[in-house]
Amino acid sequence: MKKYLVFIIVLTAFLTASAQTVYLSDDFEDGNIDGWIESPDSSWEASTVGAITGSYSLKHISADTAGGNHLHKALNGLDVTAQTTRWRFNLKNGDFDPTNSEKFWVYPMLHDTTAVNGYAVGVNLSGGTDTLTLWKVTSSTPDGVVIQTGFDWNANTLLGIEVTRDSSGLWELKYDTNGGFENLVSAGAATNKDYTAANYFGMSFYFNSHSTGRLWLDDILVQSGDCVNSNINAFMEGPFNTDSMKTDLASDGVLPLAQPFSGAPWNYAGVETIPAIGSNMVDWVLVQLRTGTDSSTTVATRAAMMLKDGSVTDMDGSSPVSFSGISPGNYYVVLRPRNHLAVMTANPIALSSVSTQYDFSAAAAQAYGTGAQVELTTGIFGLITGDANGNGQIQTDDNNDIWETEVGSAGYKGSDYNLNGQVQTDDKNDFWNNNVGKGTQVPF
Ligand SMILES: [Ca+2]
Ligand SMILES: [Ca+2]
Ligand SMILES: [Ca+2]
Ligand SMILES: [Ca+2]
Repeated sequence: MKKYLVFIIVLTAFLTASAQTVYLSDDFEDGNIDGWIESPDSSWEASTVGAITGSYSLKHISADTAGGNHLHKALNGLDVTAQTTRWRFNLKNGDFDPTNSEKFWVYPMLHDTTAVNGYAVGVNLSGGTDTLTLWKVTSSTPDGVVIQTGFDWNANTLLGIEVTRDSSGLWELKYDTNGGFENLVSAGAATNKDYTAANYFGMSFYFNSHSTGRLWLDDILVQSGDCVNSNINAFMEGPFNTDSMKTDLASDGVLPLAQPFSGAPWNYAGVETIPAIGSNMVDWVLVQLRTGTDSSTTVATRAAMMLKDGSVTDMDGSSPVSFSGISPGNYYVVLRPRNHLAVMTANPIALSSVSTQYDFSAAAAQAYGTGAQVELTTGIFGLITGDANGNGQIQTDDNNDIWETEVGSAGYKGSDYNLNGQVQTDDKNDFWNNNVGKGTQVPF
């Protein structure tokens, strides 16, 4: 069953990210390390012993009681200056806390494997702090820290690690302390473009008699394709309360697991789904990127989650919303909720794989047009509620055709303007009445 799930997830990833090219993918489930070059031979194998995921992982198996073992595999044709490159892998050590002499790292990209120039991510390539770090490597020696995390690697640690490099040389390092990549946390970003040759992916392990044989690597994926994130914060008028938003739709269990914008007027065909509704989720929202102000300039659309604190996140409930196949650059970002009026950034904003946060709530003028937001409390602005049918206009038909038929009912309803899970008199009197006649400032 798990294999089918993995297959479906991988298939979905390919369908939604057709601009992605895979340069290396190995979960070792074929039970071999064909194509990997070992140094020396017989120091690694695809092993069922202690496998991280599935039946097999790459495992250190040297009979030596001290030394350094390495392996690498070619990345044919990867040009890291052309697009964003993403490396992912699970890395696990056994019952030893790393030291100056028991240490390991993965090379996301190397120029060559004799005089090693490139980058390495792991622990104690330099020093003995055990902290997960991304280094630049010149002639096999550490040549500066690119990104240092606060993560202290201990005995029996499994980490899911993701490294990205955009075409301009901006690196970001993320890790998931449960293994896998569902809860990656960013440790920061930094630019280093000293090396651009990415001929090999590899790994090194220095060990003694206790640590030998106690290192595993699995689920390696190296792919490239442009990707940007939108890092947006906004509030909605209906559920706003003091300084955050209410989460009644989540606690009432009425939020759907699949994005709700497939029908008119949104007609969005995306396949975004989440396994469970987080307690801090307020509602779904559509996020659009445009190169101009006009609707016809829309280059990407994603369904996302709006959280209690106003952050608009991807399906993991914490990361900024990721857009595959989109080049870094300046874009207008549109937020389009179900029954609040859509807003667009007042100007194009710079998007990359590590975008700066844009906060609509900080000022009325953060949103394109005039009167696009309402002041919720002194100095905090939000999206205007009352558009039951989501057509961008708060009109009599929202009341007559929708509120009047839904009033008294509970659930996920268009005329539940305050998102409390109930369509009641206050939805009409306290919200629709105040806003009728207003329309979105976003051109559709
Ligand atoms: Ca595996
Ligand atoms: Ca440690
Ligand atoms: Ca309407
Ligand atoms: Ca309500």
